[in-house]
Amino acid sequence: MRFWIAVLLAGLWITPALPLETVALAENELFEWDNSHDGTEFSFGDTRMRLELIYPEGETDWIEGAYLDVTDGDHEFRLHTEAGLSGFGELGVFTIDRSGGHSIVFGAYTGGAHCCMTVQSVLLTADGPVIADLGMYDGDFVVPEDLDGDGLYEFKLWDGRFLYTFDAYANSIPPILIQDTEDGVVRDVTAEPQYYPLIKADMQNQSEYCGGPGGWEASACAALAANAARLGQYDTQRERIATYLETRQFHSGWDEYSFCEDEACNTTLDITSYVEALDYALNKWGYLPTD
Ligand SMILES: [Ca+2]
Repeated sequence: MRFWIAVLLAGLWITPALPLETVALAENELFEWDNSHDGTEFSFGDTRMRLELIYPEGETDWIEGAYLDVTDGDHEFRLHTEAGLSGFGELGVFTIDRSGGHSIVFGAYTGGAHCCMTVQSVLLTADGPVIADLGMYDGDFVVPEDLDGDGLYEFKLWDGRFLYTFDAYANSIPPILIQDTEDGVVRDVTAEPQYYPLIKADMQNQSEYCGGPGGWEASACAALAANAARLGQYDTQRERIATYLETRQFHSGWDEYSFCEDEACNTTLDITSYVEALDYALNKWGYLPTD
């Protein structure tokens, strides 16, 4: 009896404050974190990750950013993502890279009226991490998917360069954008033949608002033409749109289309002709072959 009391007391004595539970991440599954995961440890094989949320002074509800401290065998590094007016984000380990290696996908929601998940994809290599910023994507969670069934995952996104360009944000319909990484560097792989069915499905939606039952919307026509360019069918759509614009106007749209000439967008190129703006955008953004 005395022995068991001693064991019990010893047990009480050595019981420390319980650390937060370590969350084991499953391969190719996204974990959606929130404020309650501040300080949480995550694991994937030998890789350990610790999430630390950054709050503005006096705030506890929303965060202005998050750190992820990563220990990966021989390497230790810290990832940072900005956030704002939000308290959630995402974390996962995916086979996105064409090398077949594992990438940490880390992002936080930026908050705002209609915005965005900021996402990084970080390839873990024997030489250390290769960090790729995917940028901000409209919507909440960016979930990598294996779109072509080859066992490697891709990001199915929308080309945000089309937002605001051909119409106001609310009327903007961006075309599909598919990205993966190669040796940790982001690639736009949308035009690869295995994704043609996804491009065609996207065009179905846009057709409705580019001469279909939904009328003629400047932004839908731009996205439709961009998708057509991926399939080598730009000229057909361009001619169809130009013919319509000879006698009519789009249902809504800007009077002119502006393109940033520098990173800070201090100077813009403003084009009044829609078709010229479309040519310019699709060339500038790599939708049309360079010759
Ligand atoms: Ca795939």
